[in-house]
Amino acid sequence: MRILVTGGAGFIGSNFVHLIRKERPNWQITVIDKMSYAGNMASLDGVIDDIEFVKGDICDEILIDKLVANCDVVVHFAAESHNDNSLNNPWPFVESNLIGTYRILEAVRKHGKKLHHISTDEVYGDLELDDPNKFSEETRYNPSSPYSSTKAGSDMLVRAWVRSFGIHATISNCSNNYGPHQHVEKFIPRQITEILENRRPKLYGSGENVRDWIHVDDHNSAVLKIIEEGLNGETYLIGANGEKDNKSVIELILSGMGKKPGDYDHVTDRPGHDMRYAIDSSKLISKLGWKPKYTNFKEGLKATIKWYIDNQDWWKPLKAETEQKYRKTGQ
Ligand code: NAD
Ligand code: TDX
Repeated sequence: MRILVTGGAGFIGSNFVHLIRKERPNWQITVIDKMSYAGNMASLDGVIDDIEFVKGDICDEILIDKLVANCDVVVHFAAESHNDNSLNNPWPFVESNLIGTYRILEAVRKHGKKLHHISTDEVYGDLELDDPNKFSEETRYNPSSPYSSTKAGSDMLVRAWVRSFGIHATISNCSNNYGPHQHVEKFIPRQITEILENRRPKLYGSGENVRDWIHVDDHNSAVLKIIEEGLNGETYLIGANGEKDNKSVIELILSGMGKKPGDYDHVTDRPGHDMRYAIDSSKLISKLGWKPKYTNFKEGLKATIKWYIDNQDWWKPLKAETEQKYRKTGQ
């Protein structure tokens, strides 16, 4: 099996490469990543000598054509991924998430290869706090931000290429990931590293917003399951019943790091801030027999805190620039 991983130097993609190296040692792995601010070669330490790494852009038609021609399956993680950035400058999101996905689809169509497209639960918009329903494969698309609307658009392109051109593709929409190698712009690593730099965590608005947390290894074990057993043209939602409001997560981080639970600041809210995400992953569980391993969020969070304490060389170079961006928006 020859697998092409787009965005393999990012958070989830690099964890996926490590997982595949361990679980499927005979697979040949090629990573393509343009090494945006979010790509980090250090995230591939330990596997880099055992894979092919190509620095390049998924929007590059000729490069993508060549790489897709030489693989059996494309697993497409590459995207601009941060909502706050998409509110400050949407263009890179339109370019990478829409045009980049289009380039991959055309190459997959031309060469008759399989595609697994990685997407997000944010394509469904948000839920009220007291809504008894969760997102399912049948929920209507209703994205809120430039980020989520470009991801929704990329899902639609994949569906259209399956129906109109008969390409072989699957899609997964996952909830909020946490774990090692996540950029310090994201909620959990930002708060851990703020505390490590002796500053207070920063909660947007009231902090009632709920996210459905899943460990990155559980997301990736589900992706592997779908690649191997998923049915052509199907969408699978990935989640692990990890709903928590942001305020509670900050309090857990603070107490896990020996601080008082109230030692945080409220900062400017995100414009259009989605209130709640919640995933019903019963299709994945019943049809493919997938199960998450990290069902204890507190334990997973503890291990993640330890990873950021033990790997300061990985995140320190990213921290100052990230906080400088946030200062401009009062966040
Ligand atoms: P990330 O920002 O950490 O990594 C993205 C990677 O893609 C980076 O290495 C970047 O350099 C690369 N990239 C971006 N544009 C590119 C381009 N045009 N050409 C080549 N490489 C490019 O993101 P992540 O959190 O690892 O997310 C990966 C995927 O998972 C995304 O598609 C995202 O929408 C999806 N997703 C993320 C989450 C989450 O909680 N982080 C949840 C559900 C789905
Ligand atoms: O400093 C912060 N304070 C804060 O309260 C930051 C950075 C975030 N927040 C809030 C905003 C959200 O309610 O925490 C929550 C999580 O924020 P992010 O880490 O930015 O994630 P989110 O916007 O929920 O999107 C994430 O999950 C879905 C990923 O970034 C997306 O790529 C994925 O699709």
